[in-house]
Amino acid sequence: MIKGFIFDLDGVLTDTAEYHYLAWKKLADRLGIQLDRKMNEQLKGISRMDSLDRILAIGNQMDRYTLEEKEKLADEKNEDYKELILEVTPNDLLPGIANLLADLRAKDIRLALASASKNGPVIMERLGIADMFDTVVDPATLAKGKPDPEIFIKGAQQLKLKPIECVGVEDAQAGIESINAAGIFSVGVGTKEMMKEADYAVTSTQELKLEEILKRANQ
Ligand code: B16
Ligand code: MG
Repeated sequence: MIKGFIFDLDGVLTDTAEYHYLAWKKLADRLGIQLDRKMNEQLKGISRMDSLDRILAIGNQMDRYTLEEKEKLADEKNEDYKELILEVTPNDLLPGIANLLADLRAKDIRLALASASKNGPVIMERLGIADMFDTVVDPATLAKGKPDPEIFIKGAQQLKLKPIECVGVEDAQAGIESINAAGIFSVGVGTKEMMKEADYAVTSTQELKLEEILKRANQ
């Protein structure tokens, strides 16, 4: 019996990938590294420091900076990103999400956030959905990021539920891997090819219908 839903943020509840891109692009330009939107796709769901490492690798600058300098670079990007997300409003919820969250709350299904983003709580406030969630996994407490199952296992624990009582929703392949390894029913949003490991997949958030998900997850 499903009693909880654990959501990824970027790409599921809202789409802040463009803001991440603009902030990384500004830093990359300053460092003389070419970054385009296609490369940005590879940064989805990846932690801030791992994203920086990938960008430095693109520019062959992996060994140029100490850890302390890299932390400064990541902070610089984050300050720009924080400016950009001030523009987020409830209108930035992805299609169908407001209805899905309302349906979940109406059924007393508990909600958790399992995002790699340390800015998750601020974005949830800006989207006007923070109060609907029971708990947020703090990504700073994790030993390993997605695809490791830790973040979704913690999400279930914080909801005081067993993995089999939960559904996880993700848009990244690494996220689906993480949900599956946690023993949680996985719902994927994306192309058939990208979401082939998901227990149930849809191509857009608009198609996320609670009755349909529960029918499949409760089987
Ligand atoms: P921050 P998710 C991820 O969010 C983003 O997809 C990824 O691009 C970003 O680098 C990561 O959060 C960390 O974000 O710099 O704000 O801590 O998809 O796991 O919700
Ligand atoms: Mg995501």
